[in-house]
Amino acid sequence: MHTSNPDLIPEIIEILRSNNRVTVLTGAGISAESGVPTFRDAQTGLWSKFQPTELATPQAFRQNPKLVWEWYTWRREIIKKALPNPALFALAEMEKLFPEFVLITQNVDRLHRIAGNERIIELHGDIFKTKCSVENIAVKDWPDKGDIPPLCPHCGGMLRPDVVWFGESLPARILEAAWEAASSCQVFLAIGTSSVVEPAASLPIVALHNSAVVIEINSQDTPLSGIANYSLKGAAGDILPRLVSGLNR
Ligand code: BV8
Repeated sequence: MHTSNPDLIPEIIEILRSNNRVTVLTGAGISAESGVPTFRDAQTGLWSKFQPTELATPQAFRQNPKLVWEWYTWRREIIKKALPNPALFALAEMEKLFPEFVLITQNVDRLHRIAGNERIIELHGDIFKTKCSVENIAVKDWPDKGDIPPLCPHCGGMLRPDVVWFGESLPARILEAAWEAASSCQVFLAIGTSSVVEPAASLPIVALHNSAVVIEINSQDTPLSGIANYSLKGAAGDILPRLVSGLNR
């Protein structure tokens, strides 16, 4: 494992330059520089007394659907004001530079799509999509007044965000696609993720077992830092643009 230092950037640019199949896994840290709080950031205001892992669960929704719905409304309002940051734009650039590039994200904020990436696997869903908690079908429109959470226009069940909560399985085809992208790449970048939440945290390990070069970019140490081939300590918004400008030279 190489520790991080600025000298590693040229070495990593050379590794990227000499490979075609690149898979990237991102976490909340890649949106942090857009002002979207990460899961590890202390939540602010009303939400400061809650841990996200306590709210992003079916149990929390069953016990207090209004509280969970309002938490997602609060997050959606923050995300709506967020603009992509240099790290997100760099990954959109990177997608154009590699014949086989897949971006796997744990984030539900759509910021990668807004920044220009197209080959995206959204492991945990999309906070701007809503589904019926009874029929499990997408619901686009509902009365904006009245019940909180709103009720399904078809069956009257409560609506919920179309995201994967803790304790819920990821859709099989999404997980298969992510597994395939991790096991077939030559270079795997893990960016802005605390590498704790499964099954996403296993993806870099799958890549390692398939002889990919695993490179972590994070402002802090994580459980992956001691396992990755390279662990670059720093802000994604600083490191990624330097990698992309080196690739474009
Ligand atoms: C499941 C959507 C089967 C909702 C989210 C082993 C195997 C399988 C399951 C488990 C297992 N062990 C435990 C489990 C259960 C659980 C789990 O992993 N628990 C954890 C807490 C241990 N997993 C599940 O429940 C998953 N389901 O496996 O199904 C199953 C079924 C039943 C029972 C058992 C198994 C579903 C997990 C998905 C949960 N949904 N999100 C929503 O958004 O509201 S997870 C959510 O939290 C995020 O999506 C994300 O995945 C995670 C937070 O992680 P990060 O994205 O990494 O963000 P975080 O804040 O933690 O870290 C930010 C990082 O960025 C930090 O490292 C920081 O240093 C860095 N950073 C900050 N700024 C910058 C930066 N880096 C660079 N630059 C910067 N500027």
